[in-house]
Amino acid sequence: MANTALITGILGQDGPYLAKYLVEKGYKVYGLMRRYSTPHMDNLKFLGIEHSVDFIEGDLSDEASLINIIKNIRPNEVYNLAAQSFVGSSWDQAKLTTEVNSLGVLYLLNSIKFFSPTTKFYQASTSEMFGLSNDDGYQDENTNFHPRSPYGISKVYAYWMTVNFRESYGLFTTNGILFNHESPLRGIQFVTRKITDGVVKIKLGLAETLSLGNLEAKRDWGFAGDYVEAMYLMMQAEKPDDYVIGSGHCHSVREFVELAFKQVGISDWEKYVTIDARFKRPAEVPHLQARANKAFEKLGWKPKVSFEELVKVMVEADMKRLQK
Ligand code: NAP
Ligand code: G4F
Repeated sequence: MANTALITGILGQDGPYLAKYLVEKGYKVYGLMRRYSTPHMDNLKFLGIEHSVDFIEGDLSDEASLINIIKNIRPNEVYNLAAQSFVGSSWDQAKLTTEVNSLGVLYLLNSIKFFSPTTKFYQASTSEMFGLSNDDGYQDENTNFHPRSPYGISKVYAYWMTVNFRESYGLFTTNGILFNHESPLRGIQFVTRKITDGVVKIKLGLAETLSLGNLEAKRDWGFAGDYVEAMYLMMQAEKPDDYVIGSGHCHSVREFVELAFKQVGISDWEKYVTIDARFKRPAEVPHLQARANKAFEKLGWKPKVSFEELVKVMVEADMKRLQK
């Protein structure tokens, strides 16, 4: 019988990449989605897999819906990718962020514990948990957490609950502590996609300026398609564990902007970019850079797409879309 996987967050960025990856490996994939008046399938359609997923309606903040789903499907693997994932909104919607990102994970873990204890569980943890904390400029599995946003804090709760269910009940639960990963499917609010979309609009004469916040923040950016492979590998490991996933290279928002403009042949980019305080955060995470040696060694995982290739792919995808 085929392996079965439930992916929460199926309509976001990572959900479609992971679904495609698992379908190609022969999995039967269920996708949890919230109820919509008009469902948005664009990301699944972009990868051509909208017909390969069985959709199930549910919500991470509704425990009963999750219990029913786990009880009925009893999947081999659950990948919990659903979240209020935008750091910027988490100050204004801290309660919602906590209900979905923290309590939602507790509900899923309890559903597994009571109704399908052999199900393996992957939690989408994040480098935002490190926040201000680093060791010699890098973050790895031994770095302390010092989150800087309600989002980061909500994910710390989920991280420890995932560890605790492993230690208390012997469940196969694993945290992937992923650093920023991007793609043409990235939500338009996140800085990389906002930049590539804005740059292409300026090039095509559809916009005059691009408004951004802190250009000096540094991130370890990789390609989402590479990172979903790491999720799968963690779930196939002999023992459940927690892994940092990132490229080890870091760049500033300024460098991303400069490269994206260069990609469309604009070198005097400064004249198009304005700084707007609305896009600055009450507390910033200045520098994230992964030391992912554990994943390299134990999982045999390596990122394939470089920073330069990532910017190119995202600019090209926005160019194609906007030229239509
Ligand atoms: P994303 O594009 O924002 O997708 C998140 C998904 O969660 C969306 O499909 C959203 O549904 C769904 N969702 C939100 N609230 C929900 C709820 N109450 N019930 C059910 N579903 C809900 O995020 P992503 O970039 O794919 O990231 C996937 C996961 O990895 C997230 O948990 C994120 O926090 C984490 N993470 C991401 C990164 C990164 O750089 N991308 C790095 C580290 C960790 P709708 O489509 O209905 O809005
Ligand atoms: O693209 P961002 O909004 O991503 P952020 O905050 O790093 O969070 C993303 O990565 C996390 C992993 O580390 C995930 F857990 C999380 O779910 C999400 O996927 O912002 C990146 C940086 C920040 O320092 C921000 O202050 O870009 C800076 N920035 C500068 N101008 C901006 C802007 N960010 C946004 N969104 N919009 C701006 O105009």
